[in-house]
Amino acid sequence: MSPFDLVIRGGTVATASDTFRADIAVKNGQVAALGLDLGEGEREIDARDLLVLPGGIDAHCHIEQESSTRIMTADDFYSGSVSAAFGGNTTFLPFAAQHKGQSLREVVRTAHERAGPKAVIDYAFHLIVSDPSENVMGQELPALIMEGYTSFKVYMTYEMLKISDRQMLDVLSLARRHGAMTMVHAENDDVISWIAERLLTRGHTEPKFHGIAHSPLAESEASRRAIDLARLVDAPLLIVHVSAPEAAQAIRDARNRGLPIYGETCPQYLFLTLEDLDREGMEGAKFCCSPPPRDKAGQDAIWLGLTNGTFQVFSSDHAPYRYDETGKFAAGPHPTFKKIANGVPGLETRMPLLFSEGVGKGRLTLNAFVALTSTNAAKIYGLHPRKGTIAIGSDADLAIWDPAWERTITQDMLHDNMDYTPYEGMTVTGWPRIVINRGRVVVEDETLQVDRGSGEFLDRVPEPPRDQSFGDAAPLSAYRAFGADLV
Ligand code: DUC
Ligand code: ZN
Ligand code: ZN
Repeated sequence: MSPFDLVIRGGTVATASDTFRADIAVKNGQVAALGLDLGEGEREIDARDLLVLPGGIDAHCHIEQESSTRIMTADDFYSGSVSAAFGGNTTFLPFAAQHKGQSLREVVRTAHERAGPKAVIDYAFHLIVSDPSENVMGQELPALIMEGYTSFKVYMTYEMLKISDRQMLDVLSLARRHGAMTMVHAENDDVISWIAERLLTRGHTEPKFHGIAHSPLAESEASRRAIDLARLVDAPLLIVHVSAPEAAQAIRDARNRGLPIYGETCPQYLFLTLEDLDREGMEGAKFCCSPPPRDKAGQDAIWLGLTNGTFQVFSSDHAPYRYDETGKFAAGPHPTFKKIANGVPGLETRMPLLFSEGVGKGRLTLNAFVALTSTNAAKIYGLHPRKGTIAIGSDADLAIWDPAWERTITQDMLHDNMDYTPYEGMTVTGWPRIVINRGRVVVEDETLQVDRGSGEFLDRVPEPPRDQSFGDAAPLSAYRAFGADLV
């Protein structure tokens, strides 16, 4: 009998820190040995001329989720996870989204009912907290964090989702006490609606005005405010889908002061611009997402943020709304920019785009690519070292990349349930040939190899309580000095 279930031979292995030649042996779904000339496997894969990387972790995607205006995403947990797998991912973290008045428990139950029978790769959920009621803050959220739902998103904009600064302080200090991570959609709602109202009364309704209403200043102001609120209560905070240069700078400044502030950006801010929102007719609707793509200088600033360590996480923010009446045009065939469903797809193209334009063009090292697409998300969201690396005892989650595979992206070749991709016609070099999750070959020969529902839900644990302040956050000792347990 072979000592291993699977041996991958002769590949170039890369983690977030090292690149080396090694065989990888897998037993019972985990990496059992790394080395040269390892013993036999039941199955052997020849990885010569290929790269063996940790499977991608897409830490921000909307799957089988109703928007605040009750539009259902085009992807369910089957099509979403299949598409993610074909793009090199072995784990994803969709949202279990609370709408106002809903119980968080119920929201989590529904997410499990939707994901369990369908997901083909491993998954965990971030919560979305839109209604921090007494019951949610006093009972449900602390209990759910303890049970392993250790990250949640809040919104500073959208009428049906936004919370006030005061509620944000409540949420942040609760996250601090219970060892959870708060994620924030940082845009100033009043600024956006003030501009939008003026645009609409002057008859400016086309998709491109979405990009004007969502000013970069709305994003940078809210980002700075969110950072200051987190600092006030000494809590960690991750700002999602950053697109504005000054918002990136705010994150960088905070990190330079030693604060536990993290940043995420997405492909749409590297590969799309405001000009895409100004395409013929209603085509611009395909590119309406929030925050919107910025101008060329904005794109350059986001690339810089990826290379200089401002951003730790690179996620798709896959929010799939089709270019039809079920999605972008749910409010009618010619909606104003205010009524176009917000979001772009990108689960399957996230890693190939960044590999090709980042690693391939010399902007990012292979190790930085691994950190941004897998390892850092695993660390920030409590999945490391089970996920996000290639090490003995870690899950055998591997994407075996052909760095020379040139492909032109078309919607036809993708596996999501969308009817367009924003990246149609772009040619990339590098795509995974084989994708392995817990030792199971999920994708090979451009074919799905596993059954529906074979993905697993991932348990997480909260961070232990801390007694020290971070960086120059408002020092806890100052609060204690006047005897108040403020945070
Ligand atoms: N926020 C997201 O996180 N995704 C899609 C749209 C949005 O506003
Ligand atoms: Zn958002
Ligand atoms: Zn999102």
